[in-house]
Amino acid sequence: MIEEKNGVFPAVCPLDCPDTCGLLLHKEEGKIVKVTGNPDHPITQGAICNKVRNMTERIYHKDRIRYPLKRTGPKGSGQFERISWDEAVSEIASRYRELIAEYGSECILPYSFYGNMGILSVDGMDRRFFNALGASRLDQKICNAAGNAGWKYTMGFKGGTSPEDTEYADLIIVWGGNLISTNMHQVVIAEKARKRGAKVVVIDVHKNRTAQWADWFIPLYPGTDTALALGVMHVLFRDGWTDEVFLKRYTVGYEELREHVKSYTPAHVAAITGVPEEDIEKLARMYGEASVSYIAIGNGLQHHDNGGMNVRSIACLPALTGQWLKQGGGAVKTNGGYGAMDSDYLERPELRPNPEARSINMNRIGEALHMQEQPIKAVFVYCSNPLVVAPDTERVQAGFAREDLFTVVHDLFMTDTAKYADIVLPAASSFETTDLYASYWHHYVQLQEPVIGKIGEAKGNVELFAMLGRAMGLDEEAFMETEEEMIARALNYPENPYLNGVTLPALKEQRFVKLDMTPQASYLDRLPTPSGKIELYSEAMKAAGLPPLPEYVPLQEGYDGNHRPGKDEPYPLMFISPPNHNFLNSTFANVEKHQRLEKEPQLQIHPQDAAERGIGDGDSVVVYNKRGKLELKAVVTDKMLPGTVISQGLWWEGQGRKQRANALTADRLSDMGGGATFFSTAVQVKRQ
Ligand SMILES: Nc1nc2c(c(=O)[nH]1)N[C@H]1C(S)=C(S)[C@@H](COP(=O)(O)OP(=O)(O)OC[C@H]3O[C@@H](n4cnc5c(=O)[nH]c(N)nc54)[C@H](O)[C@@H]3O)O[C@H]1N2
Ligand SMILES: Nc1nc2c(c(=O)[nH]1)N[C@H]1C(S)=C(S)[C@@H](COP(=O)(O)OP(=O)(O)OC[C@H]3O[C@@H](n4cnc5c(=O)[nH]c(N)nc54)[C@H](O)[C@@H]3O)O[C@H]1N2
Ligand code: SF4
Ligand SMILES: [Mo]
Repeated sequence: MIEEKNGVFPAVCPLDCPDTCGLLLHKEEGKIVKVTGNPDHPITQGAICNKVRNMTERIYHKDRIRYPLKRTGPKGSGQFERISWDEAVSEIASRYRELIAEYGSECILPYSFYGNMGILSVDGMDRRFFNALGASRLDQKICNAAGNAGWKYTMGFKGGTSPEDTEYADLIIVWGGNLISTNMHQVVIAEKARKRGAKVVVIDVHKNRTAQWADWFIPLYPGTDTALALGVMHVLFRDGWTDEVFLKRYTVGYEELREHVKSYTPAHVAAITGVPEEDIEKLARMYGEASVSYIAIGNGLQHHDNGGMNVRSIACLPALTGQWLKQGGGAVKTNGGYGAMDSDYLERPELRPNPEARSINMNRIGEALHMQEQPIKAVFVYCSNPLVVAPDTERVQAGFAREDLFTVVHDLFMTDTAKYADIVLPAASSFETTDLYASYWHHYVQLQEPVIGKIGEAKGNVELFAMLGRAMGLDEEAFMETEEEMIARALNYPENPYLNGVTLPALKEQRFVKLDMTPQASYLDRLPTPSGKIELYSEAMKAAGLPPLPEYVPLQEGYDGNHRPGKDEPYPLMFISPPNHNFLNSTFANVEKHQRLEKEPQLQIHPQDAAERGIGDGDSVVVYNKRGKLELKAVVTDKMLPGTVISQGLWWEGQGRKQRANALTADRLSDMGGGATFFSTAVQVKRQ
């Protein structure tokens, strides 16, 4: 495909988005001139988002890093000079050898996430390299760790309802998600359900795009979702909406739960959540009466101190009304478990000379870079931009500014993080490499083969880490395999029956290969929970020091003793910083086209909170707390309850302004799973 100058070529969207769209790349004179959706993709069916329709702006951006660079100015200054790949590799190899000799291999820390979802790129050759090196491990908990833990305690398996079946639901609840921006094809399917008469309810802390589209928007105070779910359960049990046959056969703990939720009366729950009593009754009645109900559980409600419990509590609801036996009924937190591949083969943990190596939670990178004992002396960042996406930016930045820290960043752009690197390496885009893509929402696996040549001297992750592995003399064989060999072997994994029939030849021939969903039919009969059933009461949670039944625990900042946003606190407003429509996390935040679409970083503030502070629409405001500050433009709106302020989008530092949302967020970990708590952030706001 690279050699052909003109034509239309299949591709996969590499971004960290559940939809994993099939794309078509239109080439003229060897250049991609247009990106469209592939109409043949069974789920995404040719529709793609605006971000990726404008992907060429990013691929061919003038600021793409084209050559390896070495720092010449102070850290953070962005001053670099061009060096050759040979120089870059020998510098990295020799610094690593010196550091390992003096401090041991665990002084090296990889820092990566899913800037490219290619399995070989981020869960493959890279892991082999850091395993063989004996580096510290990174506990990748920045995204959905709390929610996954809560889901797992309840359901056991990382999978739920099949997306295409949700068309048959007559009630769809989007709970803490902004699907129009973050999972647009679920909206397309929900729209089909709606045409058949389904109702869509959005439960969120602000009237996001999805709430504006929904039939009913229920605003609530941040981090109070467990209370709302318990209120719904109270009414379901009280009014006899529960499916007792299902509860008996497929769950444990329903009698304990029935007793437990008695105290969560609508009046009590209304006081906690800010949702009026009659709305709690109405929501429960809708849920009880629905013949097929589906809950899309978003990521938003689990980026909280109590985020694991929020998901755990919501995960109990479908069992109460027996939804798991209905086509299209149930819920999804993630469907990532269905497509699990042979990770031992891909990552080769047995290459590790130190199986007991420590693990560092990526949410605590700021703290980790300040550790005195067993200090981290080198960080290798790829597929992530921690100076923008990790909590408590000031601390993270101070860590990366350490003169004695040897930092390598592999990226397509000079990100805020790359500016702190000693060596910056040019990354190829996914359209320049071969990789394998599975979705964490739908059931189709796809293959990407290179469509254009590499820009400048860029290298893909697989090529880079294989080269580094060989340069460091680690394990010849593990670093010699080709991409296609790795793909073929990773798919050959009988332990996961859903992978049956997904092979490299099938991918080449069909482009989209569906997982074999046959085992899903007997899903409920062998759930991988300790009891084998849905755990409404969880002994495992109890053993872990968590409440065994769903229980509301208030957030740690900004709330008073009555579980209400605390007016008298120094930081009385809850600051929520969810993704925006036109960026993908911090990706695209440097692309002018995408910036223009988002206009500028804004703070949405309720008229009551604005009036109390003398803030008018369009005023410049400072949002601050003890960790940092942010300068934004105020938008006065009643899209949320008083006490909540919203700033969407992970903007980079720029134009002399302080714009990074994570300057305000804490690196506290969630109640379970070691997840991030981005949205449990209390702030004060004043006019500039
Ligand atoms: N356009 C776009 N798409 C994306 C991304 C992006 O950055 N931009 N990011 C991708 C990634 S990595 C992820 S993880 C997903 C995330 O996408 P979603 O699952 O949609 O999650 P978020 O957008 O983080 O948050 C969704 C909503 O949660 C709300 N929220 C915050 N706190 C609470 C709460 O306490 N209770 C309730 N009920 N709601 C709350 C926020 O207001 C927000 O509207 O999207 C992916 N897709
Ligand atoms: N305040 C706040 N903070 C958040 C969130 C939030 O909602 N609010 N969301 C959180 C969530 S859910 C997530 S998932 C994280 C996301 O955090 P990250 O995964 O760090 O996401 P990005 O900011 O998109 O950074 C990805 C980087 O990878 C680079 N990249 C892309 N492809 C490749 C490649 O093939 N090779 C290499 N080496 N680099 C590549 C991109 O250019 C980009 O700089 O952010 C978290 N942070
Ligand atoms: S970001 Fe999501 S919706 Fe947009 S093209 Fe990629 S997979 Fe599709
Ligand atoms: Mo995420």
